[in-house]
Amino acid sequence: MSIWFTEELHPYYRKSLRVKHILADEQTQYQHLQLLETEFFGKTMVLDGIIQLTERDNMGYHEMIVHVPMLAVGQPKRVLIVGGGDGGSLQQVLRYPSVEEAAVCELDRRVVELSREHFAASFGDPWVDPRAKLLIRDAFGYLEENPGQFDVIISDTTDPIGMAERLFSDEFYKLMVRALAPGGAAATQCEQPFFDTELIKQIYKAAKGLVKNPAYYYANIPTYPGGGIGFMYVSNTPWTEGLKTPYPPGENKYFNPEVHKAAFALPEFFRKELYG
Ligand code: SPD
Repeated sequence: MSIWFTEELHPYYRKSLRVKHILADEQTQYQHLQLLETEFFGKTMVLDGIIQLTERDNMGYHEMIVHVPMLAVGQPKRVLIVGGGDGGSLQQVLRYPSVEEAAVCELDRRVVELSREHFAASFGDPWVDPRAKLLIRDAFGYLEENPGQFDVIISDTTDPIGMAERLFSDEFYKLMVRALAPGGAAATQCEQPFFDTELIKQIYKAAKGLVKNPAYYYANIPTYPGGGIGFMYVSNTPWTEGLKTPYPPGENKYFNPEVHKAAFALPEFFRKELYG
């Protein structure tokens, strides 16, 4: 008999993965955390019923959210990851020899602990790198305490539900931009053009009021709703600057120069909605 995990983030849309077995299932201080061994997609982390990452397709998400702002900055030294306790973004950030410190503000220690245990085959153990700094705390306070400090900020969050809703607010974007060093760039998890048009428009409007060159880009991730997810690039530096920067050592599985450029091409209905 097959066991299926079904995600029901939207009331009108569902998707399911076939589960081989359950590796972990616990209520942490903050959320319901499940680790599933699934067919085809491999180990899968689910938080409060929503798929966060799978072994098979997480590379598109992590390479895209990290390399676009990192390459645009050129030689980033101080990086902040908001959320990202699974270590996938951290692994990509640490590929850059210029990085001196990569701080990760993750609220839920169990996300870090279980990811270290179960995603070592995908991410290695980036936490042992002396440049990695884990802060088990809320990102708002840390951003407030560190104006002008970070060359790159990556907001690698869950969806805007419950405690994560604030991370999609105008207030968060203000604080994030304030925490960027001159010439800095940020990229944020910014949801799905079909399902979240109004939210993305609100975020773009907020970003446009804070920096000269915000832009939305997209990656194909089969296990996310609609088969993909977008990101908001937030900087005074145009994202195209990153096309001139050599890649860091290590192998990309998703990102390449063609994907980099194409990611910013938006379908007409959405381009009009967002950019007018
Ligand atoms: N709808 C799912 C969005 C999940 C985004 N967060 C992914 C975290 C991976 N580090």
